[in-house]
Amino acid sequence: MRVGVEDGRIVSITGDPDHPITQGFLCGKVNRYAERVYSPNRVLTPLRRTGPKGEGKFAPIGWEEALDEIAGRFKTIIAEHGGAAILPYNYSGSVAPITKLSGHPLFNRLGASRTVGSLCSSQAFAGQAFTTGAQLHSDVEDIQHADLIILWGSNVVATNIHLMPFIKKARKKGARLIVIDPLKNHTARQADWHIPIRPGTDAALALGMMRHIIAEGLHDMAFIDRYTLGFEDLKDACEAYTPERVADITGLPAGDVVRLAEEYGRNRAAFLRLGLGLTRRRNGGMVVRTISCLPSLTGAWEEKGGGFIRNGWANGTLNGGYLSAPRPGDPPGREIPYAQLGEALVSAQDPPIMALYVYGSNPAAVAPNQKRVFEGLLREDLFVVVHEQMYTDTVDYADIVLPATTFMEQEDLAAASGNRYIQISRPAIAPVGQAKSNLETFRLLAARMDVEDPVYSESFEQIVEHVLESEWAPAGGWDMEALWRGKAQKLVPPEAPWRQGALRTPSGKFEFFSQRMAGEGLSPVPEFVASQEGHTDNDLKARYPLQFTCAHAHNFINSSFTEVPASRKLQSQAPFIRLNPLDAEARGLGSGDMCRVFNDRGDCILRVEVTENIRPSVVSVDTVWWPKFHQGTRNVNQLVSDDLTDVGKGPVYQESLVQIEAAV
Ligand SMILES: Nc1nc2c(c(=O)[nH]1)N[C@H]1C(S)=C(S)[C@@H](COP(=O)(O)OP(=O)(O)OC[C@H]3O[C@@H](n4cnc5c(=O)[nH]c(N)nc54)[C@H](O)[C@@H]3O)O[C@H]1N2
Ligand SMILES: Nc1nc2c(c(=O)[nH]1)N[C@H]1C(S)=C(S)[C@@H](COP(=O)(O)OP(=O)(O)OC[C@H]3O[C@@H](n4cnc5c(=O)[nH]c(N)nc54)[C@H](O)[C@@H]3O)O[C@H]1N2
Ligand SMILES: [Mo]
Repeated sequence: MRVGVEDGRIVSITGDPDHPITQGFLCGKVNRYAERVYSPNRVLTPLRRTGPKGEGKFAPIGWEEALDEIAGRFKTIIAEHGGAAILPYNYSGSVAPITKLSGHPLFNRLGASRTVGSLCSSQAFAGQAFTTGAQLHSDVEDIQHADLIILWGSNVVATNIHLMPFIKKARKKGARLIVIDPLKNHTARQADWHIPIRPGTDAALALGMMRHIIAEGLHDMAFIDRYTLGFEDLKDACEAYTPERVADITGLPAGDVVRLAEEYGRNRAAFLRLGLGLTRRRNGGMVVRTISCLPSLTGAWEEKGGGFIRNGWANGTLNGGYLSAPRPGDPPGREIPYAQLGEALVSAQDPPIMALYVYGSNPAAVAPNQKRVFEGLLREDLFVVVHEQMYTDTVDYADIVLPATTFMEQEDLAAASGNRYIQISRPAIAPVGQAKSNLETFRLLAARMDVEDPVYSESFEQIVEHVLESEWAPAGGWDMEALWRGKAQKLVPPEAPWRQGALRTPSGKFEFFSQRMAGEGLSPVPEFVASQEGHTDNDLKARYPLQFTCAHAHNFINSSFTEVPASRKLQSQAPFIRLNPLDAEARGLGSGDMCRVFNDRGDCILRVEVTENIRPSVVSVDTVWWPKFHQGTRNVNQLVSDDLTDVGKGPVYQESLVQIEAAV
């Protein structure tokens, strides 16, 4: 990014024209970042609560006083209950390694509880690892050479706009673009072919494709013999997925299942980009495990322009452990899944959670089972600290609020999600108000808690050098001089590691059969597992006949930017839910009406949008609006269970059955 500054204030924000991925343009959200930085919603000083929890009434206090109080309360809690009574909660507010991970040395030393799993992608990571081993992704810059591009459950026009120039290049040379998504989203509207699959049934489609590919001999036997394990088992596993059966499960015409398999099987350089939405369900790990078998069946990995990518890359390959790994002697710490925050706050025992320290996350908006989250946050005996930029719903429940810098005001490494580039990010302006970065705040707090660690004494440059100790550093090392000048550098993973038998699976090969998966109590071969709250008829479905799905909002990043009026206006002014005309009519609802969406877990109020863009019996919302922008101060996470995914301890945001009625 290039940021223009006059008299210490940001006056312009543009994409860096010299960056190979950014190519001079930014997404619609970040173009408006200055409006966030100078938002009237910004927290400018430390605050202490003066009203009841949840009301958001505060009085300003000084940093010294705030930090002394936090340290004092932590010490009392540790003395009475032990360190595990403290729960730090940090997610994706910043994914820059130093900002994200600088709290770990402190909390590890205190023996605090540790969050595990994710609110996002851990199930996808785990699922893919069974098939390809961890950290195998094709280079997105190669998409331009593809003959066929499949965006599977990924709305890249909204969520990864910088992929589009590469896709456009390929299309100019004749590549077709296929989008598989129950919603005709921004990306699907640009595609050559949109496949409106029933939510939760993607593994069946992939199995049907593989069956047809094998039956027609479109698979690459030479590749399979050399680089894969368990082909015969896969063949058997696919056998039951005839086009007719797949049609029955997925709600797609049988002819389309065959056509899709033909296109994928006959185009060697087929690039598959998998999204995350379709993996946030109880069978999510198996979904990714299954779909990621496709390129190993056709050998697409070997073709320039062919291959596979999920989401994240560079930011997952650095030495973040330098900050986050427990040091020898640190107490073990109890594990709490991210997705079960509410349950942990309400019912964890031995010890109960007595302090919650939130930074870089807005759990009151984004965490599943929101009723439980609110119940936990309302506990009178729970000490809550929130380090935030904005007056979020989570802030409303804090005892102490600390003002946080934005990335415009702090230094870090910027390591990309979705591509291989890494660079230094420098502050463009001084901290707004009394804001402090996570690193600085943790240094001050660690000193008060008598915790010493290199991370709290080394210079920024020293920490960066440790974090850059990636096994995929360029040959001969990083060009540090260029890096410090701000130039992006590209990670260099081994080329085609399967050729050396060096994939990170137990066999070093692509595994169609996974003993490790059997070890987790799952089928060792790909299979379709019907969702508990899915398309099949059962007692629950009789009461709640609609499959609820979410798509990340075009104009927000998770719940960030909801506070920017221009972003809200572009998004739709008020949160809405898409209903197919058949479902709307059956309920006497029309566009613009207010409706109540509910199930046994909770309810929320949304505006109706009637549209053919969503399949019948499926509803879709754009996420994540802050609860306080909803009538009734609660959002769609009221509807979402805190069950965990089959592997990886991920969330199940996409798997809820609901009913809808007119709001009164
Ligand atoms: N504009 C914008 N960009 C973002 C974000 C944002 O909030 N806004 N968030 C960032 C983050 S943290 C993430 S994790 C990524 C996520 O990026 P994506 O994975 O692209 O986004 P999602 O919105 O999670 O899911 C995308 C699509 O999955 C579809 N979907 C839901 N269920 C199913 C299913 O069962 N099968 C299929 N085939 N499709 C299904 C939804 O309709 C939706 O269109 O985006 C990042 N980029
Ligand atoms: N229903 C539903 N819920 C979802 C999703 C969905 O699709 N549907 N998506 C899920 C996904 S993929 C994700 S990744 C999660 C994201 O959930 P979160 O990680 O909680 O993301 P945000 O809601 O953007 O909240 C991040 C907060 O961090 C603050 N912040 C930013 N930078 C810093 C910093 O440097 N320091 C501090 N202290 N604070 C900072 C921002 O102001 C913001 O309020 O939400 C999940 N929740
Ligand atoms: Mo995410």
